[in-house]
Amino acid sequence: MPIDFSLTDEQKQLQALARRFAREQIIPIASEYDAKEEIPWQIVEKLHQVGLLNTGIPEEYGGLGLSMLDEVITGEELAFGCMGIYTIAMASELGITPILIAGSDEQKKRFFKKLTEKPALAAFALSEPGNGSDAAALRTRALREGDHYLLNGTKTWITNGGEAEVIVVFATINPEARHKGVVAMVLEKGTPGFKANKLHGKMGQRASGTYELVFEDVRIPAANLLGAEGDGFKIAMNTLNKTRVPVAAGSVGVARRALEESTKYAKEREAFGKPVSDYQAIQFKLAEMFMGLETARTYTYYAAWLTDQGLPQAHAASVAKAYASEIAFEAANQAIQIHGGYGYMHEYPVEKLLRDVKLNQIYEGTNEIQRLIIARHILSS
Ligand code: COS
Repeated sequence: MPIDFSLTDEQKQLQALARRFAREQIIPIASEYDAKEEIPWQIVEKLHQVGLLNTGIPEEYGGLGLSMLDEVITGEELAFGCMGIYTIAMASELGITPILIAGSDEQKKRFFKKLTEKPALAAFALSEPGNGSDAAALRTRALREGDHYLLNGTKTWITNGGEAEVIVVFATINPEARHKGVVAMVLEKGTPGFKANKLHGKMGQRASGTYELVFEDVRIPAANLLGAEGDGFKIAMNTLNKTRVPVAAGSVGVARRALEESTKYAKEREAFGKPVSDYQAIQFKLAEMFMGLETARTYTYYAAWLTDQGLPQAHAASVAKAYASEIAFEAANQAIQIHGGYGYMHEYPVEKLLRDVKLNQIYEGTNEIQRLIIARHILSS
């Protein structure tokens, strides 16, 4: 299959739709929701309305069945508007993916219906207070009792955890067995014994909701188990292999915003009698930002292409995720520098870019974990 990144007419329309959505719906409210640390639910409703929410659900289950490349194209646009708001949609795709990978036909019908018939979110609950990077060291316990599991434990840093209709929870049936004891199961909203506590005081991405989830004797039907007992760890890994690509796309969106804001400002702002864009010190910064942006976008498209072809792509997803989040962080940092004192103020949009994109270096596996995955790939080939 030749590599061809030219966009189809449908993809160009999708891109234009997401670009317009970001400019008209997201940018005008982004800083308000950042300041309030609140989720703009009206945006979730509008995303659902225009077809930019839960896009990975196949058509046969009432969704749009968009490809990874489609998601990357729209993700860049939404994150250009606000990375925190894009995270709400991105984390919902993260919650859908384990069901796509390991759910039975009956489970897909049952859970995807909840996510397509109205504006609704999914979530993915893997991290715990005592373990994030070491994903096999789970402490949340699932105990089989007849036709259900009894779930006890605590999860943390769970995006959409308080809003989600369905949450894929990873737990252990035997901690000594490490990854071989992990199970993945779907928790439905309103199940007794489950509490979601919103975490406050985030540095960035404050328009997305991050939660601690507490399970106290939560009864989950055995019919909600994804795959077999012991499959959970592989389901989580195979999910993250895919969903790290949209994190890269979000970073590309932030890097593009940093470059656009900087270019505009540099042409307007004068120093020593001429626009600062006339100075090589500024031009070099813009050129560096452009180099990072273009290479990150191209590689992200490549990782998405591998994913859509069903080719091995875990290493490429890690490269894209780590690289794009790092060039985006640097682009945001340089955007503040170009804006000088104004860049340090909330009134201008660039300081938020830096606060928001810092998280892209941490969630869905820290960039150190991405390097570990890349190194394992090199050493095993
Ligand atoms: N894709 C598919 N399978 C994978 C995999 C991947 N990326 N990584 C590991 N596996 C498989 C291994 O092949 C192995 O399978 P076998 O039992 O058949 O041999 C099994 O999973 C266990 O692998 P391993 O021993 O390498 O696991 P480790 O405990 O060393 O952990 C890392 C592997 C560090 C890669 C994993 O814990 C990880 O990704 N951590 C980050 C978690 C994360 O991203 N958290 C964010 C949560 S969402 S915000």
